[in-house]
Amino acid sequence: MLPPPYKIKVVEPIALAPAQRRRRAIIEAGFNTFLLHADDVFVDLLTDSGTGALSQEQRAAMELGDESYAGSRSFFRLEQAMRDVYGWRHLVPTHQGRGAEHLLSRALVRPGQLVPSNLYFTTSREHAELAGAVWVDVSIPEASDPESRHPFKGNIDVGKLRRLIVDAGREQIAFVRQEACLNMAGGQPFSLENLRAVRALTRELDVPFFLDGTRASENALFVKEREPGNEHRTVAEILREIASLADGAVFSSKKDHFVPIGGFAATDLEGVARRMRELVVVYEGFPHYGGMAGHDMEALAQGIREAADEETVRAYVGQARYLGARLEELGIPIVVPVGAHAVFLDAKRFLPQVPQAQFPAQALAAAIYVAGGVRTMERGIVSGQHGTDPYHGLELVRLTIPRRVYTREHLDYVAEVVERVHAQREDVPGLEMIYEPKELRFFQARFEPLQPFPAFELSESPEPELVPAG
Ligand code: P61
Repeated sequence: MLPPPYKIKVVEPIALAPAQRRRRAIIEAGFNTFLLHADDVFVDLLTDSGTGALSQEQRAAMELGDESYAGSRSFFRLEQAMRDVYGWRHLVPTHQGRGAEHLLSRALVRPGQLVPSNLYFTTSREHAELAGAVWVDVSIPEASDPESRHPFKGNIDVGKLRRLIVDAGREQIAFVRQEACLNMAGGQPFSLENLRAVRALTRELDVPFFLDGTRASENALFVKEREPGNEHRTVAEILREIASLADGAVFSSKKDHFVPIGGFAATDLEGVARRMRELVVVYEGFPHYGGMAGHDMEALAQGIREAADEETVRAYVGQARYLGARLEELGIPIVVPVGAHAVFLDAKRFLPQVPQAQFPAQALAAAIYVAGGVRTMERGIVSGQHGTDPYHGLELVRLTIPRRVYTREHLDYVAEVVERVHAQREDVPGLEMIYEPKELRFFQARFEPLQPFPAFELSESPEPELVPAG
């Protein structure tokens, strides 16, 4: 395999905080990795959101930012890049993905309507529900089985979707949503065959169909690799076909598009675009910037073009695969197959002694931080439980790979830290939640361990050993 198609020109120093400081830091953060200070983190695998490295072309383009309030040149360049790569007619810019989710839900949902989707994403569901919708999972069962090697766990169960729409009546469906490289299942793609079937069904029953295109580039690469008949097509061609099979999409551009901030909704549906433009001025800004600066839109326009470049996409998907393979060799339980942007540890198998009600994935993420300054994210009951509904779903820790940022040496170090925690897994205690925010609780919830937390001393020698001369 070829190394990544870039070399490093600007570096940002990072340092491993001493073990004692890390223990203090996790207590101060209420055992929630979101609440750590970045300076206390060594390798930051919290998220791939806004953490990618900009290219020199993006940085150069930023100099061209037109900061006009209305009619900005930068907006039109952004719109053109989106049309060239994805092909939808209308683009409504927003400050990031959830801004687009808000506009789409407000434009399409009438209270009481349903939004069928493959699993869910936290902010997507939140905005649909705030607009009055009821979220319905129509993913295939394999999506929730971390050990199933199904190549397309992002598929929708088309039979279930049909029954749902027919039983409820099409008037009761706000829109159907399908997420590319389904985050909550482990970054798992859908197949083109499945997407075509969902498109055919939503056309037949006359229901709007929107993608969450946030990680569509990786999805296109998986289609090329795994779906017969696509091996000779380019990622750009497949991406274009994916886009052609939906009425539109929302994007958090902080992932595939390599920008620290930005997002948009795009669509071919005239009425939906008009309604979103009416709303964007209330919540985001004028429709020619929607919460982004002109220079942000320039970086985004260039980033959209880079997101269709196969070697670029292959390099970062390859990093997740590399880390996944290392962890599998070490006997660490992970979600298979390894998905697009991250490796997900299966906390139920990693910490079988911790019942799900004691937040095993939250505890594991805290342990990995204490062991080696590696920051990861809980994706289990804290993120997934809906109100007081019982939750028995996936209990995962996400090791997310920022794009174009870390080297293989960093990933080897991460594997070593996880192995260290695995060796001492029986000592990791469950947690108790002592503060629960009302909305999206995982971001700011606080916890305390039910027993003392282990130290996980790594063979860290702060001072290099002196070798006597001669
Ligand atoms: C992430 F813990 N993702 O993966 P915004 N759709 C999809 C996303 O992955 C996504 C958004 C929409 C984040 C950031 C994040 O519970 C969390 O630009 C498929 O973040 O507004 C974001 O896009 C929303 C982390 C968001 C979370 C919500 O790390």
